[in-house]
Amino acid sequence: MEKIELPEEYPRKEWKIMQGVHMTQACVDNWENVDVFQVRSDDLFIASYPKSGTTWISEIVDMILNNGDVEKCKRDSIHNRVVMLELAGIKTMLPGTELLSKMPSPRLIKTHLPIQLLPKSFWENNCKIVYVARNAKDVAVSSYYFYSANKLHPHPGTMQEYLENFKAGRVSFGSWYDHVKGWWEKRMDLPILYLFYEDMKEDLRREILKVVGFLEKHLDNDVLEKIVRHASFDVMKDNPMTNYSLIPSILLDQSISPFMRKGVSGDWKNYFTVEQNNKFDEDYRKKMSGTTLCFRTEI
Ligand code: PPS
Repeated sequence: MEKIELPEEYPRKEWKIMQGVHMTQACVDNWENVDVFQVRSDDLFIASYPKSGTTWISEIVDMILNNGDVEKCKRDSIHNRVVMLELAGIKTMLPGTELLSKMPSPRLIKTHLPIQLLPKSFWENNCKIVYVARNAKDVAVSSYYFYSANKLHPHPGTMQEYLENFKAGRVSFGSWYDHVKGWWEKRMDLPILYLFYEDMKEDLRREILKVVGFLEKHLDNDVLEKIVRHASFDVMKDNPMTNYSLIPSILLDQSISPFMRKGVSGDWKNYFTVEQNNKFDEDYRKKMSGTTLCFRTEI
């Protein structure tokens, strides 16, 4: 088979290990600034393990804060409205820490960091966090396709290879199991609204109302309905400000897999073999024993 040469600017660099957590080099390059990043008490963090519905909840939060004004939410691409703290190493983009330091309060900050890697000042400011989690099987499939298209990541290999790496935490931002459990445990001590992708799929209006309450906002019913419509998969897939089409294809090749891929729960059934599923379940039971955290793998 002919070897496809990758553009030089974004070769698929090898993992860096940060305190035992696998990270892409792009998220480690600027670590000294991430570590000392100055969190403000009125920052709102949107935290998640990758591919759990971060962009979806980000758009919803921005819509709530702008009282459902669609045009205002089209002022910029989602990655500029909700800046990813740890992202750096992209030639056409300033590092997240630099963009955020220039941004007026209140800032919306995206992060995929596991709880133990948050900047030191995070612990001195009691800022609110919306955490969104998604079941491991759908995250595995969604991330497999995303890393096939995203040149910042090592190539995921075959689905079989990727599933083994996923279970072992040898994937971007480390172990899904540790990530979701780490944030779940912290919801007792920190102002965290812990949401589930599957609940959002089941009843988006209900979940948006949880966010509205958490942010201590009030929305008229027609505004709420507008947000529900605007945040639907089909509308977000067509919206250049949310579908990542403004990211150059040299970096994210959406002809390999679109960012807004399918947006469903239970898609893993189309990819896991019976054997892969049995092994995944067996491993899952061990890793998730002793937690009260429960996921639905379909709705
Ligand atoms: S990232 O790159 O980690 O920030 O990705 P993230 O935004 O967390 O997750 C991407 C997946 O979320 C799906 N998505 C949605 N699903 C339903 N409705 C809406 N509106 C929506 N917006 C994004 C997106 O399609 C990715 O999931 P998959 O399963 O790959 O389709």
